[in-house]
Amino acid sequence: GTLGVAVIGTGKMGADHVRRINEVISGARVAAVVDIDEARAKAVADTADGCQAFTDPAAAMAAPGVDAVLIASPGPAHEAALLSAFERDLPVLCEKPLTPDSASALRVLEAEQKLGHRRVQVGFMRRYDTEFMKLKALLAGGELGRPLLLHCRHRNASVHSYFTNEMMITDSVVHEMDQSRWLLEQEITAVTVLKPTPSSLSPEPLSDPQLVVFETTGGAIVDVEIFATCGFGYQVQAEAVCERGTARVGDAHGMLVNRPGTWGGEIAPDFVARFEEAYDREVQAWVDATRRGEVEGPSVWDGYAATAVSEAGVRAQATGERTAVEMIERPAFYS
Ligand code: ISE
Repeated sequence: GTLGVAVIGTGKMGADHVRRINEVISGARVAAVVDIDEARAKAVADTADGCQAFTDPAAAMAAPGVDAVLIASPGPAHEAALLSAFERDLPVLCEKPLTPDSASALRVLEAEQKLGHRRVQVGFMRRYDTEFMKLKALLAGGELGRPLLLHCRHRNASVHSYFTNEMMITDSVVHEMDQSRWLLEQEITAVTVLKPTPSSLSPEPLSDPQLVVFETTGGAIVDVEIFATCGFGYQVQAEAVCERGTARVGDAHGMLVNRPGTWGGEIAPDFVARFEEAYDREVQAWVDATRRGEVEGPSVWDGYAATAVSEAGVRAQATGERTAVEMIERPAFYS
């Protein structure tokens, strides 16, 4: 039957997922929403028929009609919500990052293994973006040979006032950490962070932009420009430089217009717009797999690995030094 979903967190992403489940995808309905701000939870619940509002995630998970959980609260709240979902053995789609640091990610990894089966898909939505899917298929096909370098750009027009330097790594560059592991099929072994003189337009306390470099087990190098407050729009681009060619995605040439003296296209304002279809595909894939009794997509292992890399990134950012990634061996459970 229709999957009843409890959506935890009704901020920008949570509210967008509520709309998506109710209006865009098939096979699911929002049965409950949770927010620490009760008025906000009620306002979002009012947009869906028969949807109840809660302030406590565990109470929502116990509510009648709830079969699955979508966690879209801030990263520090994920661990508690995941462990509550495991207590009820509920399927979960957990927004990235899995958790903010590797100790908490490891606790989640151990708790899922204790359940004895995978229950979680982690919300790395770029894996569901058509351009990134094409790049993945091209690299996996081997026609271009071995990837040598991956050049990435990650620009946000602006960020919330509570956004910190650490979040540039744990919330933003964590996407490139997952994307690199997925595209290259290698682990990241070390991270270095370089900071140019900050833009005079960047808000305190951000040192914006920053350049983050990863080294990988196969000897590839990844460079990531993270520019959290570029002002002009949202851009995510990646170019793989391989032995026999290069491939680049993210120019988002939906339409190119020539006008007197100009040539060009539009820039999405934010990630909700840029990755709209990827989010649709991601949530539909989660609902479909869940209804078949299966779990697909980025796993808790992927979430843990990205978190271990981002922890090294936060240290590299603070010290200015190349920092080795510390990670456990991949458990057989996730192979
Ligand atoms: C945000 O949390 C996201 O996940 C976006 O994809 C990313 O571009 C942004 O920088 C993050 O703050």
